[in-house]
Amino acid sequence: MTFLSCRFLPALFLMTAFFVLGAAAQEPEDRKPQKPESMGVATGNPHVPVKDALSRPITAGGFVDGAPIVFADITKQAGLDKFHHRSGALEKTTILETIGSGVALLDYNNDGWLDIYLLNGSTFAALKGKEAALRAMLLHNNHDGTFTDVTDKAGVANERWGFGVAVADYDNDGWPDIYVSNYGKNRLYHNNQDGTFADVAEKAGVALGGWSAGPTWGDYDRDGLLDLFVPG
Ligand SMILES: [Ca+2]
Ligand SMILES: [Ca+2]
Ligand SMILES: [Ca+2]
Repeated sequence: MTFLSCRFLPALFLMTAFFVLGAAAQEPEDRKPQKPESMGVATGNPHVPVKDALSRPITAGGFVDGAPIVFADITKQAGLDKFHHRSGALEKTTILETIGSGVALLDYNNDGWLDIYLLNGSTFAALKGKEAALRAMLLHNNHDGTFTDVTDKAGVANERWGFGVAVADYDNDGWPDIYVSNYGKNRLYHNNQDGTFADVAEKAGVALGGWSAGPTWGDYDRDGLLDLFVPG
C-alpha cells in the first residue's frame, strides 16, 4: 500500500460510512426488515368437506341465501353425461396417454343453435384391434337445453386416437367442416349440408399420419381460401 493511499484511507472510510448511514435514514418504513410474526401457515385442523343440498362444497363464507346462481351444472339434464372420455390406461406409461382430446362448438346444421362435437382418445389394445375403438360424439342442440347424439347419422365417430379438432368452412359453401387430428391418420369431415359428413382427408391431402396435435385454420396468404396448420 502506498503512502498516498494510506493518507486518503480514513477519508474514504468516513465517506462510505456517511452514505451508508444516510441511506439507512432515508429507508422507507415499509422496506425496513420486519420482525417475523410466525413461521409456517396455519389452516386449522383437516376436516371433511361440507356440502349443501346441491352437493356444492361450502367454503369459507358459505353461500348467501337469495344470491343469483352464476353457473349451475346441468350436464345430466342436458343429456351430455352419455359421453365418457378415455385415453390409454390409468397407469399412463407413455406421454400419448396423458393428453386429453379436443372439443368443438359448432352449428353443423346451420339452424342457429350451437351443437357440440367431443373427441375421444383410444387405447393401445384398440389400436391393435383387441378391443372396440372409442368414439367421438356429435350432440345436436334440441333448442330446449337438451342435446341428442347424432354421431352415427352424421358419420363423425372418428374411432381413432383423437387429439385436436378445428372447425371451419374450408370450401366456402356456407357449411362448417371439421378437421380432426389423431395419433395416426387425420380426418377432414366435409359437411354434406344434410346432417351428414364425408371424410375427404386423403383426397384433400391432409390425412398426414404419425401424431398430430392441435390444428388451426387460417388464411395465411389472404387469397380468401382457408389454409390448414397441423402441428405434430
Ligand atoms: Ca345447430
Ligand atoms: Ca363447408
Ligand atoms: Ca389461403
